[in-house]
Amino acid sequence: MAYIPSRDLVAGVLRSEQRAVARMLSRAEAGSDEARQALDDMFQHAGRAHIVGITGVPGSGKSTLVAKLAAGIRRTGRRVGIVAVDPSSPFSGGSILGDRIRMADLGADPGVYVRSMATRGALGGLANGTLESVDVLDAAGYDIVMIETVGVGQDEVEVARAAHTTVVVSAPGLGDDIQAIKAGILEIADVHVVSKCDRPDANRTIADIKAMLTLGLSLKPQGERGRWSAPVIATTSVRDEGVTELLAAIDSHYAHLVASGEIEQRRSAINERRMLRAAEEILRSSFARHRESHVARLMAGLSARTLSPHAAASRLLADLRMGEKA
Ligand SMILES: Nc1nc2c(ncn2[C@@H]2O[C@H](COP(=O)(O)OP(=O)(O)OP(=O)(O)O)[C@@H](O)[C@H]2O)c(=O)[nH]1
Ligand SMILES: [Mg+2]
Repeated sequence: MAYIPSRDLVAGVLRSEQRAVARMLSRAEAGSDEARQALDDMFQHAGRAHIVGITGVPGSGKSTLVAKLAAGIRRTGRRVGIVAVDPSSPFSGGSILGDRIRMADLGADPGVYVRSMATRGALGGLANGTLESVDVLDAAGYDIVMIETVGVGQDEVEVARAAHTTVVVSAPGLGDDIQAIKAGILEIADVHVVSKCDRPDANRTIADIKAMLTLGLSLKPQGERGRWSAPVIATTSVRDEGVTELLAAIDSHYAHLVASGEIEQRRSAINERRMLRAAEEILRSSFARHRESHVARLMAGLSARTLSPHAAASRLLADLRMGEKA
């Protein structure tokens, strides 16, 4: 099959043609130079979707819940895009989510688009391609775009910095008594979910999270009226319980962001972070491309100790900037 230039896919994505969307997503993930302008066009056309991050410890029931949520969103007539981020392989998590979506009979519904991607060891869990993929789905007119990430390391903080609304999923029986008490979790969760509430030990998890929230509130400065307080939603995906409530909480958080004007702050924080990460990415790849040719010249000075490693590094970076312009 002939390669279609990325610029020729833009119109198809904007018309939400599945094949164009699929190809553009692959290019977002690959981050090829050829696709740069088209991906920039995607960003320009994006900005309407409600971006929802779903995170939580491994096995907490995120994918099952995302499939049920997607069905719930469809029942309201909206279209939903899903990016499932797998920290390790491009296959395992994705195929699992794919199975769940199929189980929920959503597989053939053009109103749902599911994409899974590996982060390939990108810093902080979310690759640049992840957010550009969100742009693609946003530009294609999906009303809600969900990003599912496994809550390991920095991933949950990263997804919260990329989303308008962050849902943190905890589940009973995963060993950790109070899983939610991890660094920064109070700050990042806009909505807490306790999943698997068919289990008898779920009440304990709900109580733990509520206690933690009460404690957190009492530590916050007084007088913050009109602030959002994160609800705790109990769900049982396997019985489709709590999913409607969860969607209502997600929608009302968005309504709160819009009514309070906070949405603009979130959008600008997301954009700023993306810009800085892109700058790091550009520096890193320029460094990788050019360093070989410059390192050799500096080695003599280092060996003779007429140049310190620090001084040599400064010179190396200065040389690389010239190399970039050349
Ligand atoms: N009892 C019970 N089990 C559930 C429920 N929802 C999901 N599970 C089970 O929990 C396990 C993990 O579910 P997933 O949806 O794959 O969880 P996940 O958080 O996406 O997992 P990772 O992506 O691997 O982190 C599976 O065996 C599910 O069948 C529920 O409502 N009740
Ligand atoms: Mg999953």
